[in-house]
Amino acid sequence: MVDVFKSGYASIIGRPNVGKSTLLNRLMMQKIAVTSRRPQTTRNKITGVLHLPNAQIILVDTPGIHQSDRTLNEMMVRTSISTFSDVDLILVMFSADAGFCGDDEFVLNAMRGVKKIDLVEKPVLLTLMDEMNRKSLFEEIIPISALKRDGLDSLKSLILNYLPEGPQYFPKEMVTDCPETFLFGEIIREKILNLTRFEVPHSVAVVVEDMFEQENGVIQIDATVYAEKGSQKKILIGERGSMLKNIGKQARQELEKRLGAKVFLKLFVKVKANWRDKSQFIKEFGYSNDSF
Ligand SMILES: Nc1nc2c(ncn2[C@@H]2O[C@H](COP(=O)(O)OP(=O)(O)O)[C@@H](O)[C@H]2O)c(=O)[nH]1
Ligand SMILES: [Mg+2]
Repeated sequence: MVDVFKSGYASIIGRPNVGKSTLLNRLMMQKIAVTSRRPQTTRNKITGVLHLPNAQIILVDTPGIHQSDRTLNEMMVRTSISTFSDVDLILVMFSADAGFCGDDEFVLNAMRGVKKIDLVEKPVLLTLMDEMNRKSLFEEIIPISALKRDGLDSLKSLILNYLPEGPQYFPKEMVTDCPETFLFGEIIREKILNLTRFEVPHSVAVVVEDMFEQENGVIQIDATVYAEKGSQKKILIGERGSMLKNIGKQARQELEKRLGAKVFLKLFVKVKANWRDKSQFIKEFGYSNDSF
């Protein structure tokens, strides 16, 4: 038998917070997209290239599909929906513990379901799968737990079944097409998502302005944290700079692990009033569809 090489794109779609980015990271066996307990963590397409012996699966993580009037959110949803026509396969995620909700209905013109199953008892799960089956929208339905790694191998083989014969789109060493500086900005933003509350996490954008190696081998990264209001800037800096110091420390530790080098992280906080409603800033901060 002649070995065929299969390749193609599979986008991961679903409402906010169902675990799309967690699934991408677990399938890739490394962190590519940042994740958090908060909805709308992912703001643009994040690609992960999974290299297998006879195949290449290009996974596309997307922002959660939801309803909102804000320019940034509308952009995010457009980004997700735009993948529908670009990919070979759409993986639609539902959360087993939450059942269907309004945003799930919004997403339901896609083809495949995967679920967050470790939070529910089996009978509940079976009922849910039955319900999906009756909707007859999907080619396959597969229960998974990204956190526990349950069902991920089956999911991978299932994806492979549906991928066409194709070329190796990306070189072996390439795991994502996102620029490194963007990923580093995301790591800093993730720490902010975890350390701040209320409207602050959503109002923040992070831009890596500069990255270079100092003569002593230390990598210097200069990044700006944008907020929408002076009050948010105050929270991000914290009392005598304590919050910014904490954000910087957590981000630096992760960046050092990733780069295998000492990192000097310089963070600045600036205000750009209502940037989430201004396409110019959304683009500038790298959240626009055609930013890469
Ligand atoms: N119990 C459970 N929680 C999960 C699972 N996958 C993701 N989560 C959690 O759900 C939250 C949202 O995950 P995230 O990947 O950021 O969701 P996204 O917005 O769809 O990308 C995070 O707190 C994850 O730890 C899972 O398989 N089981
Ligand atoms: Mg996400």
